[in-house]
Amino acid sequence: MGKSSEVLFRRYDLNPIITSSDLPYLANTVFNAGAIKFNEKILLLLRVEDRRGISHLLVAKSDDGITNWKFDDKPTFIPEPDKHHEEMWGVEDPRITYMEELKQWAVVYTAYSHMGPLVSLALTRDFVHFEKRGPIMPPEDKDAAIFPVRFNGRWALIHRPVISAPTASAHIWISFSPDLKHWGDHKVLIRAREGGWWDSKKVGLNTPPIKTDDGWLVMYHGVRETASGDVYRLGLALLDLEDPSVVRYRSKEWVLAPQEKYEREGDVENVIFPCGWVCENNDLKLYYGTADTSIALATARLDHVIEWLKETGERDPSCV
Ligand code: BMA
Repeated sequence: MGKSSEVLFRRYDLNPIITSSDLPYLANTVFNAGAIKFNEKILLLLRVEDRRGISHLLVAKSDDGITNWKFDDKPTFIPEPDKHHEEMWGVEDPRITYMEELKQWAVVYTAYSHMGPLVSLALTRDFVHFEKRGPIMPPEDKDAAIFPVRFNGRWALIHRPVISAPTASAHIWISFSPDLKHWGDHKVLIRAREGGWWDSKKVGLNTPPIKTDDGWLVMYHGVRETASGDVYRLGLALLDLEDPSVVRYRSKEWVLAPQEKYEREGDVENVIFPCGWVCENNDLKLYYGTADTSIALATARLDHVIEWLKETGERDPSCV
């Protein structure tokens, strides 16, 4: 196997797999999609930005997760500012988790308004009807996902609040709840590194945790500020199985960075941004938004990823 971070994830040759011209209606861009296996198909919950600049979510399904995407013919999950003021400027970046105990899917998304971005929760059984539970973290907070099981009786949520002073940085936090409504026991999980590091300006969760024998695997983005703007790259962390507030390993190097033209050029250049991945029989499919404009696919072998992370990753001393 490859021991290099460069070969862990392979881009699909015909990327991008979905662009706005594939959609059943006119829109500006399609990016940052949640991804799950649903009724023997791959289901993507796409973020679609309309031609006002407001985002909604759209379901797309495919048998192989690569080609022949079938889209709902109209927006699936829309902002409802009359009932939910926090959605006035759109709903964005969904992360999806199946909650066995509830027999429902939890969709955790960014609700955006003049109050700032915050974390909202919706539940669904079928991706047709959604029960909106409203905000679960106040602004400014985003990049959240929920774990599929309770830990000592409590649900756990990873999320990313932003601090304005003294550093204007943003770190990944974890919080706990007995009822999915009241959240507490807040703790920093993954800090932005400093100086020249690829993840020095801010970090945020990308993909919902995958349970492995070695821990909960998560992918996160690190942002570095450069003279020509921010660059979004992707790294990995493995959290303790019993206590997910403990980071067992964190990658030193990034595993994917903007490189191809479709990742470097678009509405927001030099951004790669997954919101979901699907793992079947050790095959990991990572769906990621590119340059806030299109959807691309990269694949990896789960065992290679875990092995690489354990061999080359660091324990984060600040988080234990
Ligand atoms: C982040 C999120 C993402 C977006 C990225 C780059 O803060 O809002 O939705 O892809 O910025 O614009």
